[in-house]
This record gives sequence, structure tokens and C-alpha cells, in this order.
Amino acid sequence: MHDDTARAILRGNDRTTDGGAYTVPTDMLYPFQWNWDSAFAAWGFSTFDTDRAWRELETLFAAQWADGMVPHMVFHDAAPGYFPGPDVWGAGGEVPTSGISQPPVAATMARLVWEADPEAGRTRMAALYPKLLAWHRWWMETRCGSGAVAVCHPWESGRDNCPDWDVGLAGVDGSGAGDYARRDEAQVDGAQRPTKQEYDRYLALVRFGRDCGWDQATIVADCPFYMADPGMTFILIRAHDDLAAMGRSLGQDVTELEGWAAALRDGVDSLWNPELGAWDAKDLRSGAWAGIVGSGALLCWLAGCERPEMEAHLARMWDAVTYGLPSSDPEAPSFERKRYWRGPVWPQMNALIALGFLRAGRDWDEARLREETATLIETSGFREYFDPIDAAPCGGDSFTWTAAVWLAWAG
Ligand code: 9WN
Repeated sequence: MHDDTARAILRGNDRTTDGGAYTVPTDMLYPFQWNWDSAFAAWGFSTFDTDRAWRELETLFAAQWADGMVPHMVFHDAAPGYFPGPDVWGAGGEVPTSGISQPPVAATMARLVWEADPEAGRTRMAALYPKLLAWHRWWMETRCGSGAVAVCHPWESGRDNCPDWDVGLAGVDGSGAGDYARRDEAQVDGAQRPTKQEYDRYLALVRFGRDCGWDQATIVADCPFYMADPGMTFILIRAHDDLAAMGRSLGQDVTELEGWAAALRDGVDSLWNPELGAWDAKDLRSGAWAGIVGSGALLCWLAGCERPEMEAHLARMWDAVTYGLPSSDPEAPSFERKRYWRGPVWPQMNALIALGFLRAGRDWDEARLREETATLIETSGFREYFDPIDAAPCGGDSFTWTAAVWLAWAG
């Protein structure tokens, strides 16, 4: 029964038009195509319609910029009232887009989609391969100067208001934001969303990017927010590994990808905070540590970058909450169990962390995370995120990545 509901959610959020096939993350709240949401959607579609799964990824990559960047949002349709919409971003080509990227999970998801139908997937993947490679090169050439992956906006990380970004956002002046109407708070309880102060700063960063014409050299040198993130780095390492595996099957020379993965495995050492005894985000403007064990650190197993100290943090987090692994350290003062990325548990993060557990042979952890994610969905529905202590439903409903994760993994 849940399978039927999950499939109906994916179909219901499908916005296939003549221009392409894409899903919205959820109706109303997020009326466009989002980058990593679409990658998870493809994984979900691959359980019952592999052609549709490939089309999701193909539509996303049709919006790729000439420099290889794949934007975090693609504004296929007009959605008046959405804020910040295409006019605020001032980015993209024929189809307007946002001006930043999002976690590069597409290669990892494409590999899973390909595995679902190896024969049919071969041609589709062969066509997508150079585009994925160009995107991975963009990350390496623009965002990895410090050795690890950096983000120029909290939205680029996909984990918008997690406490990891507090130290970097403190240096952003949001006072010029002016009057604006947030659409998110019309749909979802404001206590489960970022604060106004955070939003003002998010908008200041969008303004900075637009004012420099989304010029990467200027962004890397001068954007008031620029932080290196272990989570994004682990995701990209894993994506390089997955793309290389697919490249080998396609008869490609994958030396460059192997080199990138090795370079990042070395570079991520710069994000080991010895005082915290954990992987930690770092403000590249001030050199300050975030000082928090976030869900990004829990992706270390995804990339084969585990260290013994992370075991203790994992055990702590399992014990401190009841359902899944929270988006931020439940024992830190910044923890808020219902506020977006400051504590709630997210189904797609659980799925990614679990892929890491599988890689590391931690089958018991994987099974626990899968079962607890299933319980959350069975108890509270296909919601965007959940309270990790009492499973209360949070954020948007009928959510694409929750349905996808159910079909492909948790259900
Ligand atoms: C901004 C769509 C997106 C996710 C992000 C999540 C949230 C947007 C927002 O929704 O971000 O990109 O308006 O808050 O944080 O991970 O991709 O589901």
C-alpha cells in the first residue's frame, strides 16, 4: 500500500512537458526542479520506470551551464509568488536557473539507476557520462582550491541552516535585504524553517553572485560566505568513484577521475578538527572551525574516509535520538529538533549515510537506519523531514525524495 502511495507521489509531482521530464520536490512549496532532489527522484523512478528515471537526469543536465556547473534550481515554469525566483537570481540561459550548484549525488544515483536495468541503461549513461564528467571537473576546478569542497552559499550544500554554517554566516551583512515575502512560511510552520536573519543573509549572498554575473573567480575570491565542508567532499569523492566505475564499464579512460578522488581524500584531511575529534566544516574566510558534528561528517563512510573517533560520535547520536540519524549533533546547544537542518532527520540523508554503511560493511547500522526510516514514513507519512525524537511530521508533505527513498531503499 505504501508502495502505491509512493509511486503516486512521484507521478503526482511529475511535471513532464514538451521541454522535458522533471519532478518538483513537492507541490506549492518547491515548484521547480531541484538538483539533488531530482537525482533521488531518478533512483525512485528506477524501481518501476527506468526510462522516466533517465529522463529526470537528462532534463537536469539539459540546464548545465557552459562551464560545467549544474544549477541547484531549474525554473522550467513560471511560478509567480515564489521567492527568490528567476528575476532575483538573474542566472541561466534559455531556461532560467539559480546561480549556485547542489550536492553532486547525480553520478551515485545514476549508477543505481543503471544497475536497475543494465542493458537499457548503457546508452543513456554513455550520453550522460561526459556531462557528469564536466560537472565533476567544475567542482574540482572552482571549489576545491583548499583541497576540500567549498560552498559559496548554504543552499549550495543542500543543508541550508545547519549550525555548520553559523560561523561563516556571521560575517554576512543581511541588512540590505529590504522587504520581501517568503513563500515557505505560507506553506510550513515558520518554527520549522530558517529564521529571518538567516534568510536576509541568504539573499545578500544571492545579490553578491548576481552583481558579479556569477563569475566564479570573483565568488571564490570575495564572496562573503565561503566554507569548506566535509559532507560535500565525501559526496564528491563517492561520486568520482561511482562515475569512474561506470566509465570503466563504458571503456573510458578514468585516470583523471581516479586522480580527483585521490586528491580529495588527501585534501579532506584539512577538515579534521582535532579538538572536536571529528570531521568539521571550516570558514575559509576566517579560518575558524564550525565546531559541530553535523550530518555531513556522518557521510565519511560513503567515501571510505572513516576514522575510529567517528564511531564514538555515531554511537552517541544513535543513543540520543529514537529515529534515524539527526541533521545535527543532538547534544550540542544549537540542536532544535523541529527546525529544518538544525536537528530533524531527513530521509535522503539517511539513505546516503546508509550507502556509506554498506560500503564499510556495517550491515547492522544500515539495517537499523533503514528500519527506522521506514518507521518514520509509516508513522508520519511521506514528509520532507521528521522530529528524530517523537517522529512528528515536519516540512512539506507528499515529498518526492521521501517517496523515492521508500521505493528504492527503506520500504
Ligand atoms: C533552497 C528542495 C530543497 C532541497 C534542500 C532543502 C530545501 C530550499 C529552500 O529544499 O532548500 O534550495 O527553499 O529551503 O534544504 O536540500 O534540495 O527540496
